[in-house]
Amino acid sequence: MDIQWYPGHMTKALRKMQESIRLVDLIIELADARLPKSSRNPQLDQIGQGKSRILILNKADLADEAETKKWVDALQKEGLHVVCADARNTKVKERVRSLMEGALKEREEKNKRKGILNRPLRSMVVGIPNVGKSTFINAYAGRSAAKTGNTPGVTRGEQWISLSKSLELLDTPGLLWPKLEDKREALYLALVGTIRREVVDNRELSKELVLFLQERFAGRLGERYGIEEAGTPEEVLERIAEKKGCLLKGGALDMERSAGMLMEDFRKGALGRMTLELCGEKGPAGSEKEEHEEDG
Ligand SMILES: Nc1nc2c(ncn2[C@@H]2O[C@H](COP(=O)(O)OP(=O)(O)OP(=O)(O)O)[C@@H](O)[C@H]2O)c(=O)[nH]1
Ligand SMILES: [Mg+2]
Repeated sequence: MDIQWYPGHMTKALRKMQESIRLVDLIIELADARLPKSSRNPQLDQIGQGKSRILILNKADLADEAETKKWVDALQKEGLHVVCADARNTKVKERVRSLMEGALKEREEKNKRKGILNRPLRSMVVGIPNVGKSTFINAYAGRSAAKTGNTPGVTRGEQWISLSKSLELLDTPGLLWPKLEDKREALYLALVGTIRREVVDNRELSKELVLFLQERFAGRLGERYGIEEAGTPEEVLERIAEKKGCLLKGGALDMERSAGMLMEDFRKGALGRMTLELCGEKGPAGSEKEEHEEDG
């Protein structure tokens, strides 16, 4: 399926982010623990040059624990400061604090040398839409300072949140990058709910999800819905509709509803914890670039 996913306001948001990065000392990047590779913005290396950085693999409660550990180890080996987290949990603060304090000290030393005293550390929280940036800020602040919601595009503009004398956090709108050649990555991003509903066809997406689950997580559909899971996506969605009693007025199956139910169950982890991108995996042949059709 083709995903048209780069709305105009993202271009503006990217420009704004480039401007704001100049004002901050530290970039806190949130990525999705289920997609540690494709949920990170490759542009950040360039536009965040010279800034301290922390990476949080968020929504770790939805990802496979052993896989997350592998990812954290691999990313740390690359020299990144990285932790995994569930941003809804207030413990996230403890997990990130020591990394923040490290950055804070570094900054204070630098400022002292320059004769700047008592300026708060400014951090900017960035990441793809719906990854949990605002939720993280609220957990860190211990109050509801930023608006959150289970749909991409909740935070529309940037917002400074002052946490203490020594720390200010900037909440930013979620950003997807302008070029995403890899269709598989685009599909993964759509599956986890980072692309707006208006832009992706939910029915089509749910069929892709069935194919993905059959291939990668055989048994999960059967277990969750008590259905025979072999067959075409259409057949599987019909069986879910039957089992769950998704019916239209005349008694016909409500496929829209079963598709929505499947997507929602997947996104909230009701089908079990899953890491979509495995550590060290190259991806199936041909998925790295646009595929060139060979067989008509
Ligand atoms: N399961 C789980 N859900 C989370 C986690 N962090 C955030 N959420 C949920 O994800 C949804 C999106 O959270 P937000 O904090 O609004 O995400 P955001 O990155 O600010 O999104 P935009 O402002 O739209 O870019 C909310 O429903 C949160 O409750 C997490 O670690 N685990
Ligand atoms: Mg937000």
